[in-house]
Amino acid sequence: STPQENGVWERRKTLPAPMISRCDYSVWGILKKCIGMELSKITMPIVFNEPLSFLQRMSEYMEHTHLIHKACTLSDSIDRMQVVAAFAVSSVASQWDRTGKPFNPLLGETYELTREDEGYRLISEQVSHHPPISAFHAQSLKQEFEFHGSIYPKLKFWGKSVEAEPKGTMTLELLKHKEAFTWTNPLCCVHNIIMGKLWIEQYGTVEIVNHNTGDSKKKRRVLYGKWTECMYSVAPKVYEANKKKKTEKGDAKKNKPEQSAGEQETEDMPGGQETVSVITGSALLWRITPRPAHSEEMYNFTSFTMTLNELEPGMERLLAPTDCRLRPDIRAMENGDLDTASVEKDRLEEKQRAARKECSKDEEEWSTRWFRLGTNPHTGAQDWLYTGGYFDRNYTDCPNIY
Ligand code: CLR
Repeated sequence: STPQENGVWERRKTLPAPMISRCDYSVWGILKKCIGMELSKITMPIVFNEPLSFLQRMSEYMEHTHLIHKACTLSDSIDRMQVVAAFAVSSVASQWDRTGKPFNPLLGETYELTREDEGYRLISEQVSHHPPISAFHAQSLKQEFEFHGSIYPKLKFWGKSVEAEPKGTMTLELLKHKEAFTWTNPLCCVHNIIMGKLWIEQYGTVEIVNHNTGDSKKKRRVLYGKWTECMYSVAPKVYEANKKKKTEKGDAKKNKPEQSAGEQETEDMPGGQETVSVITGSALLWRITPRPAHSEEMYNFTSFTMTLNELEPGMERLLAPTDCRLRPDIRAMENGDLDTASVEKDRLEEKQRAARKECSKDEEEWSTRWFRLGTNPHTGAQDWLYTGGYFDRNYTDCPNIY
């Protein structure tokens, strides 16, 4: 089914079908009934979805893994720290303009992402249903790094917007440097849910801690840029001097243009076309890969995202039966068949409810398969840790969730 060039299989560059327009639906009409609800409890018409599970969307943190490889090659710990910071920012860059709702993972659902060309593999599992918690663990194929964490997306409705707080710690270990970094992801806000164009903002403080050097509060470098675009590093002195120069210039032309009457009363997206002004002497840490031309008809996916739900030749035989590539509802939506997608989604959710009832009748507790609740050795806090063994590919005791 996949195009082959010179007999060599290539990853797909697009989805099998374009997305169906959401113009005929009002988000607010549905969301106003959901105020205060848990993400996993919100049911919206499938047209607001994107054909991915939340486990796959979380795997997008890996799009710029080359930055981790880069960090591994650097001998100075400050140099490593700034590339790690660029990685942390780049890991949410694919969220820009992505206003589709991913499918809620079923309890026990898994997603594996093996990228030999990029030198890593990842396994994730839905470890809790209420609250919804997704855990992931990525490792380099050459024992250079481990990157793991869990996300509980805590939603808040603020009237005109929805705010998602991704609760959970990210841990990145650079094995050869015996170095561990941790951080939590920024908040994510979806604006204009009542009227206007939906848009996504990420904000808040992301504090990256190097647990080995316990680096002091001394300002070593200034990093600047945009999460949707690029990130630069510059010496603090150069940065300060540049800021001073700028404010002096700026004071001269302070008059802002007046707002024109009759302007749409929705929250505006900040500077659509504006780009980062680069300070002389800066080093580029990261620049985003442009989205493909057809991205808009494809849920605003990046090229990396387009490939996440692809069934590679021969993969069906290898995958765990719980892998979300095997979810019939997501597959149907990807193929543009919304009716089947909707029927299948209801069936899977009903099956999950029935299984839970059966479980509680026998007074059984759900047990996770690939992760267990333990203590993160770097933070000392409770965390979901990978128990190993997924890639031994013995899936005999995996639950039947589809
Ligand atoms: C953003 C990156 C974070 C982890 C994370 C948590 C919650 C996610 C959010 C990400 C992206 C946007 C998101 C949100 C939950 C609901 C929301 C998927 C992945 C969607 C866009 C809400 C759609 C509802 C309508 C208004 C259509 O590190």
